[in-house]
Amino acid sequence: MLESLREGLRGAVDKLLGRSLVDEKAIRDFVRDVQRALLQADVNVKLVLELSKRLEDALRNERPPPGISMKEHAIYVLYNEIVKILGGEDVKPPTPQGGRPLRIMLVGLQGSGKTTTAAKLALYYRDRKFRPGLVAADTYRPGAYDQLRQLAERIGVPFYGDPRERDAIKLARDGSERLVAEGADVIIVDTAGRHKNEAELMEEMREIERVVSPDMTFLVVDATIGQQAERQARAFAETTKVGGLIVTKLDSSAKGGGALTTAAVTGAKVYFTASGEALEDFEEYSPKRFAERLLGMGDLETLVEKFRRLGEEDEERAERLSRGKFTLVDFVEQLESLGKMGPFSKLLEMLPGGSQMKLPKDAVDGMEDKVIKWRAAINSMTPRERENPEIINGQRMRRIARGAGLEERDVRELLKSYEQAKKLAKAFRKSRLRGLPKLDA
Ligand SMILES: Nc1nc2c(ncn2[C@@H]2O[C@H](COP(=O)(O)OP(=O)(O)OP(=O)(O)O)[C@@H](O)[C@H]2O)c(=O)[nH]1
Ligand SMILES: [Mg+2]
Repeated sequence: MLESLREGLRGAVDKLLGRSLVDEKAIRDFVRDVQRALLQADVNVKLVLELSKRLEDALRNERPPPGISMKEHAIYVLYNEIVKILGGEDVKPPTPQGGRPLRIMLVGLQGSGKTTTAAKLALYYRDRKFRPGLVAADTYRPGAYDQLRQLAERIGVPFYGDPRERDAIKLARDGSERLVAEGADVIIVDTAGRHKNEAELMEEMREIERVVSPDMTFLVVDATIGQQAERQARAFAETTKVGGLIVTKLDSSAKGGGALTTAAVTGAKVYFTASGEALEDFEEYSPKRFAERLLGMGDLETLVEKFRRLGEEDEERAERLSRGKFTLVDFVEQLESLGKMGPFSKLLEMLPGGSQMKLPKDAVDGMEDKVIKWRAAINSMTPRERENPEIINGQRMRRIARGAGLEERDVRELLKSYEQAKKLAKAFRKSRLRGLPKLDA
């Protein structure tokens, strides 16, 4: 999925994080690196320039919220801007309303992936307990009928087509009516992508749209054409009521940025993306999720929010931590306060670098239970033991365990985890001098 764009953006972010401070030069380089990555992904130059300007403005003039570093702020601003050019708010795919069947028509140039997408869409709706049906209304492409019929059989959804019928408009009308009569509630009409010439293709699309009166006409665009998608979108939008885009072949293109940002230029939102020939390689499109994946940081928005809260609640402890003091009690308290913010696995994913962090599954599972035990163990320690856990020998361990109603190995595990965390905290402190905590360092 747009590996090179991802690498480009990650590169820009990593470079920024590696800086000792965010000065003029850091901002300039950051903006330039981002620009380069976007242009290479074939994002419209005008969009890139607008984005750079807003990024630069924000970095120069906006003050990060309390508890958020300049670097975190920069990444957050970048994230927001990327979300914006990728389409902004998520859109909800259409569903049948008020007991009426939903009619979908797919249009797009030859080879863009309409027929494959028709089957993927059918699967999408079937998985959501609707009753989709497929209509083959492409009379131009040899084998179009067989292609869709086979796909329909493979996923087991009703299909309408007639290889001898030459009239695509009749096929579209009869097919939708028949499938509705048979109980389908999502009708998906596959159309031709080529014709004698483009004018005739467009004329046919207009006619099919008239007889089917689709609730949604999806334009299927191939990501490899990059920002040419914009021109196609405009051409089809002149003839049909293009309600949304489906971008295919994201797997085989470095130019996907161009197709995905078409929405920002034409106003037609991307609803789905496909990234492979297999029918499962299809998903609802979310600009936010996509931006998060590009920046490789899990749930960034929540991260920022949580950093803010953490900053307020734990300033004192964070301060101690930053001085390199990290006691056993700090350790358990920190785990407790993290536990309040949600499941550990989720939280770790949100930390920068956390998504790449290879955590053994059982290190994360059952963490909440452990923290409760560890709190009990700490309560059963003497103040001296709490301050200097290294004095805890076998005999003390037995006493602590007994006092807390635990097994000895629980106490041993606590001490071991604390030692590991202390090491991490040290690494954290060091990398913090450079930027965000690099837990994987
Ligand atoms: N890699 C990749 N290939 C895809 C994807 N979607 C479709 N294809 C392939 O692209 C080719 C064309 O797909 P079709 O679904 O036949 O395209 P079409 O728009 O119906 O083409 P026409 O009927 O000729 O207009 C096929 O070989 C598909 O397997 C995708 O997301 N990724
Ligand atoms: Mg086709």
